[in-house]
Amino acid sequence: MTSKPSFPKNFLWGGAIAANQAEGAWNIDGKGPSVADAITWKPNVSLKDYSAHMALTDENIADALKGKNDELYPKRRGIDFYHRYKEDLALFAEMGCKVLRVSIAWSRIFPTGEDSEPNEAGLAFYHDLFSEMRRLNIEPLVTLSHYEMPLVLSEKYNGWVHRNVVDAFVRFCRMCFERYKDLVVYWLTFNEIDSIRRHPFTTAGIREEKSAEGCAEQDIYQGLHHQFVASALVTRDCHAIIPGSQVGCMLTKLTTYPRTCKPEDVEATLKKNLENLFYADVQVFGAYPPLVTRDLERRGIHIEMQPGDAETLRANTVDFVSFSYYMSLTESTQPDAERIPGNTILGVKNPYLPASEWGWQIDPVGLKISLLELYDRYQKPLFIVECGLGAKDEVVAGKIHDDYRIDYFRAHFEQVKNAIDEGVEVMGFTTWGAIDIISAGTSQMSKRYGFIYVDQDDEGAGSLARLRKDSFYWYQKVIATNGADM
Ligand code: BGP
Repeated sequence: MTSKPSFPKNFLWGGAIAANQAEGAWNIDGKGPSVADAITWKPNVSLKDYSAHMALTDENIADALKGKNDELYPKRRGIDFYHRYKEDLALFAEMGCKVLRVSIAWSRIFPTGEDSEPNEAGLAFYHDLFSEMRRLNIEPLVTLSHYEMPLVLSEKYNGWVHRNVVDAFVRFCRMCFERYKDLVVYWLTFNEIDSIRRHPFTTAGIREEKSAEGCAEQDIYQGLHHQFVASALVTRDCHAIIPGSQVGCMLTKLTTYPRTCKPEDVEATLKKNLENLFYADVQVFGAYPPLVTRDLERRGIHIEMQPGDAETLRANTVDFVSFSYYMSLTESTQPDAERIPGNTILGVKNPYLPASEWGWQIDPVGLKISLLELYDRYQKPLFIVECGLGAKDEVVAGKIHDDYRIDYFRAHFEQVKNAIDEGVEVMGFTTWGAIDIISAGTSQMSKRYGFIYVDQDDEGAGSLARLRKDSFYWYQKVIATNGADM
């Protein structure tokens, strides 16, 4: 009799947030401005004009460097998690969360990135945060770099392009390992390390207009190499400082399908998938894939590597592979294929899939495909550390009936269970934005992901009160029954 698919008894159910999208307190208690604080501050630009809003100018960088405060933009405030974290952790504990993914804002620890001494108030905040999580039996899963590079550092070196940033990051991470070694076991180095290609400034502080001779690609791959080396050195140090620690890489998993069986579509799709996997390959296999090395040669991109880099990468690979999954993509070489407007990564419309209000194509089977593909390729434990539905939730008589979010997660959890039943080792699942936070891609508050509603609108107005959505009680039941009752 075949066994009924089920989740392992130690499956880590939980949620995920990031400092720059939740904490607020962007310039208090000694914190320096980060790149995230600069991209969202635009004088007199409504948040409704997201394209302009996300633009970067010398003016808003100068204001952020001056620590100029501005209550207009919620991204600078997040949802005030910095002051309300005990209330929010209590809600996560009430849901039964076994793990919570958070990030440490680098510029809260070293305000300029190269300070002679760390900011003790910043170190104390995260010590209190992780201690409170432990008190509530919530396992911390900590991201060391989630778009929070000190702005001073990015301006001084053009982000990760300069090798000095490797040393600054390793120093920051060693400080975190030393201070939190009794509290944190699970660590992620770079959030979506591949997004340096899509958002060079947000993720790596690289200002393309400052790139040498405008060859941004050269700088992006040089910056990416420095991140790979930094990730390996940090993995080494974490294992040395915290025996038994588990370090993961983190990939934006962009499962891509060919729109037709036309061989050209299949080849184009294969190249998209191989390019996506490359970013995890280096951190799992400890070396650049030969096809990538050849591709960089053909494109005239020469990465400066220091003696010992290859050995560093090879000797310090990650313990598990984590990834974000929101949607699948469809690729086509045909000019008539309807490309999805807006965000460039969305590809062409898949006629078989529904989409969210932001055009993200909803594909639970795509999550199972990703799990099978990643496990077969890497044969390391997998952790889904971001997945969720951004939607315009409405409060009606104090309630939020988000059945669409329950349906989304039920379908995705079912596919995880099926993948586990087929042999994939999955450590856990932290839903993105388990509490409503600021969107990274649009700076909107109205793109809500949470099981917990936060009373704040796109312009930053609101009481910041927290409300349990219908999905809060549903997820509570799923966790309590370890996925048996969905
Ligand atoms: C990922 C980021 C997260 C989160 C997520 C959702 O790329 O790692 O920080 O923002 O995207 O995207 P958005 O917030 O734009 O809806």
